[in-house]
Amino acid sequence: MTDKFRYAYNSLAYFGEDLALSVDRVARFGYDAIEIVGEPTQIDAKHVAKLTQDAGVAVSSICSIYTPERDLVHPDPEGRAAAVQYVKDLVLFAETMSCPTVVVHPTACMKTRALADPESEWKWAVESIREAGEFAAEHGVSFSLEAWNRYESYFLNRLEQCRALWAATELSNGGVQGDTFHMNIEEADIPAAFRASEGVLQHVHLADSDRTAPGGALLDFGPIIDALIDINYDKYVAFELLPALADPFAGGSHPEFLDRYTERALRTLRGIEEVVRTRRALAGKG
Ligand code: LER
Ligand code: MN
Repeated sequence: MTDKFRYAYNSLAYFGEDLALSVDRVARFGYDAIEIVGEPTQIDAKHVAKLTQDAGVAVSSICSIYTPERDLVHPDPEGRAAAVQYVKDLVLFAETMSCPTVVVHPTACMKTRALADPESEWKWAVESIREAGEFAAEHGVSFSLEAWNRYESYFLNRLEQCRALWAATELSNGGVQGDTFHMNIEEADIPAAFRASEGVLQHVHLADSDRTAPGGALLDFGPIIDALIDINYDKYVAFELLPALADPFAGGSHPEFLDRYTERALRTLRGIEEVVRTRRALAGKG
């Protein structure tokens, strides 16, 4: 049972800037933690560990970047081995920053067609995630298996599929992850999908329907927060905001614009959380 959620901001939207600036921005707006982009050869984990410690924020999670060379279900065994090695590298990267969670998705982002039959891919997904996950357990790190929308991946689109794959790995260090941007496209009922993940929800990404800060577009975050409280969710809630102008893969960042969203996301969600918790208290719900 938690009093209040711990909020993190995914530094993906700032990717490429000096991380001292990113950590300072997140700390300045009052976040509990920062999510770090999973590029261990480009980001110095020891340096980030010091920056975050000095700023009084934690590292919540690693936002893994699954390029075609990091495909855990690649038909070529060497391709799969390279992907498993990438995830193991992320485990050590996370451990250095005392970060509890590495985001896992079985295949490459923007791969929308399978390269092998579904049975083989499922088996490879289980094997690859299990191998990396057993390594993660030895290092005190957990995995969150994230569902992505159909335009970014054909493999896991809904939380029920993540739960099935997670169960098949037989791992106990972690669980599944919902991202409200993807869920808005793929789930019939976002709060219900979170409720059905009670006990196995490891991480949450929040963004509005257009991937901007919550409160500016179509999603209703009150019922989502209510569902997370119902299932006693006590891990990080991380904003993963990629407004079109700020997409680091489409032309770079826009610091002022991002600053504005960084501030607004937390202010909006804390406000919604307070209203939901007050309503629950008045209704006699814990
Ligand atoms: C991909 O769209 C996504 O949601 C990220 O969390 C990537 O790890
Ligand atoms: Mn996400």
